[in-house]
Amino acid sequence: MTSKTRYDIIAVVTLTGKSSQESIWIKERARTLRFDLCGIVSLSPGENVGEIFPELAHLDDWLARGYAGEMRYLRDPRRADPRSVLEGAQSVIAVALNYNSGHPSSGPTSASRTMDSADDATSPRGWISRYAWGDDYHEVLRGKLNALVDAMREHFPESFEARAYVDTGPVIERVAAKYAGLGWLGKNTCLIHPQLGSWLFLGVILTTLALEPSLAPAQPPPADLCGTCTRCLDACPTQAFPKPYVLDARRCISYLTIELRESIPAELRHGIGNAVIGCDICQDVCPWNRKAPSTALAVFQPRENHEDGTSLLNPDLERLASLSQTEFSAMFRASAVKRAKWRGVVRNACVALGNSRIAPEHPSYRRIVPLLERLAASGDSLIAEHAQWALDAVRASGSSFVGS
Ligand code: B12
Ligand code: SF4
Ligand code: SF4
Repeated sequence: MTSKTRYDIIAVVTLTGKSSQESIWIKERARTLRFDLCGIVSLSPGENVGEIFPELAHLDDWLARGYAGEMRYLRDPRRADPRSVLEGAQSVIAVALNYNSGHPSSGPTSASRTMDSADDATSPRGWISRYAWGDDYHEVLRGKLNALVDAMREHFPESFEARAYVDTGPVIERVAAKYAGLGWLGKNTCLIHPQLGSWLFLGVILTTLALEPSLAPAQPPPADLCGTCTRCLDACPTQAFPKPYVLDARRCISYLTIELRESIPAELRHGIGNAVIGCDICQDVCPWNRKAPSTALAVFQPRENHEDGTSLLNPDLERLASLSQTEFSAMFRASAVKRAKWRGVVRNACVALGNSRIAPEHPSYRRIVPLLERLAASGDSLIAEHAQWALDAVRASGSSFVGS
């Protein structure tokens, strides 16, 4: 995407007018830091939180249904009101950064992904989500947000508090971004911008500065353009949406492959297909991503290691399942994949190998079966159990592996 396009898009969320000079200045700085979108929400002290962020009214119900699974940090009561995170907070600055590196999508279903991705006859391939192909987005966005806060400290004469968060704070960033005017929350729960789509990382700055909001008091947030579409809901291979706009995280492949530290429920393993880290399916099928522009940022391009031929785009599953802890640390230095940890990635690679439908006559079968047998004998009970499951699945399938 050209810088001109980015500039125009920032202008869309900019309120003009004399009193909004400080907000305009912040959005301009965000643009020079190469954020694609920036908007501001006002947190009036006397206002009911439900009036500022209506979606938060569903939070208790969402938690009570158990949809958060083992993500205990989502129960932090401060998530119910950003004003409880920073005393005297009066504004939220929300930013978005495009991470669409312009490479192909993961395909419509897990089953076909498994088949189609076997374009390399030597070994079955896995899938790492687009968000984790390049450098760790937490670091990339945090660096830019801290630079924005530093610039604000130089620019504004008064003293103020500011806290920048990317994921890690007790703030629901998508809801803040919606009311900062950055987009709507789709049926897949992602923030979608009509021109940029949903391949957007979000970040927020909570501040005690009273800033002009991007939406005027009676102005509604960006319209929901999902219409009658249900592509994301229909395509989810693990049926993780109990209803539109609501995700049961316990069934989401992203949760199962990254957040869950324990055994992956057996009934969900087939749906995981060849996913090793996260899942992109409900965004791949979204019509609003068809024309999503690509990012020019090199940090989000898929990592390639030319020495050993490994790539994070369609990675070799045998390689991932065979990684030692030391190799894992080297391969995923400064990468978001680190969050899943070594045993999580080996566990996930076993499940993906189990789903690979590799045929006994395929050349890699003679390597994969002994690899899984070795892992099934591992002293790590989590890895051993998933490797045994994969071994049983590989032996049982004995059918077609496209690419053989
Ligand atoms: C926990 C978490 C997850 C969990 C849970 C996801 C979820 N939907 O909550 C898991 C691990 C599954 C996950 C997956 C992914 N995540 Co995530 N995740 C987060 C995190 C850290 C917190 C989100 C949160 O608070 N969830 C709690 C629940 C309560 O929120 P919710 O789903 O929005 O629930 C609301 C609705 O259900 C609504 N609601 C309930 N009932 C009803 C009824 C109606 C009628 C309506 C309208 C609404 C409604 O109210 C609820 C409360 O507000 C945020 C960062 C942050 N701090 O915000 C990133 C974040 C949301 N994730 C992000 C990304 C990129 C992903 C993945 C794409 C990664 C991947 N490729 O695997 C997937 C996408 C899956 C999906 N479809 O959402 C981005 C999203 C960017 C965007 N454009 O939207 C964020 C913002 C990270 C970032 N800093 O960029 N993630
Ligand atoms: S990320 Fe994948 S598993 Fe999770 S809700 Fe979307 S399609 Fe379903
Ligand atoms: S796939 Fe359709 S329903 Fe789902 S988020 Fe995109 S437009 Fe909305």
